[in-house]
Amino acid sequence: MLDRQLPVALSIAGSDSSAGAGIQADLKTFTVLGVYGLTAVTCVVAETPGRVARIETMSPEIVREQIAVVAKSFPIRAIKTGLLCNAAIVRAVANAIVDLAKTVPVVVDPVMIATSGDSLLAPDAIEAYEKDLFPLATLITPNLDEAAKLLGESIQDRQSMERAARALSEKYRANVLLKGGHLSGNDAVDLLYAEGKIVEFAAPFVREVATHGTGCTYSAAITAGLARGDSLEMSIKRAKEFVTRSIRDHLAWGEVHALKHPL
Ligand code: PXL
Repeated sequence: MLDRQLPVALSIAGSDSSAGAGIQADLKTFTVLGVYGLTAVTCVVAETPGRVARIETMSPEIVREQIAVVAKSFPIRAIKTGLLCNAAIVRAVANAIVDLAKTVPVVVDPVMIATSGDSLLAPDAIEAYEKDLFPLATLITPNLDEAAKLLGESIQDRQSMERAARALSEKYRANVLLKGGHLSGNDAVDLLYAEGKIVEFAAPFVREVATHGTGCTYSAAITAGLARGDSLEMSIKRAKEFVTRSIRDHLAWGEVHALKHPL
């Protein structure tokens, strides 16, 4: 019989027409992990994994209203933010979730650049993140490029990764999961800095797969774990396994290259 009491999570993110990243990745991930996903769309991105053709942003008012209406009607257990495009949307999101964030975990994936290298975030949005959204975050999940941008210094090895995770956590007073990608050898190593200590999450780096949307899938899977009531560490551990499995079991469509999602 169907379980009619699925935990509910809200994704606030952009739409990716190639459906490997963004709100589509979040919804697929929530569904596979047994969580009902709600969405607030921040922008529509016309893209394939290799190229962003055009982005149209929603107004801050419609972003705010999408959140307000679902927050009134559904028992939201966790929130995830992805691509927020500009400062006005970051502020609108922060205002819309400020009450919920008092009781519900908030995962902030500070998406700045697409896998293709295209910039996705207006430069003025970083200040809005720092002032309005990071203070509401349970967990911030930057990759190395995003962390370097937030700190104003580059990260080249395991030691500087540890320093950066700690510095970001202290700067923003939030738990930070710094995603190391292929930085160190044969493993994809991520570092969580939480409650004064570092916890490492490692998995074999899957080579020769052109991925797109792994960051979105990872943070969505963490959010799903939190929505189900798992601890932060358990949510990250399971999410890391899920993403690694998804990359390993990737789909491939000739010229668009391999996509990481198994659905
Ligand atoms: O992977 C980052 C990302 C997030 N959100 C949306 C995107 C992308 C990358 O292209 O399109 C909507």
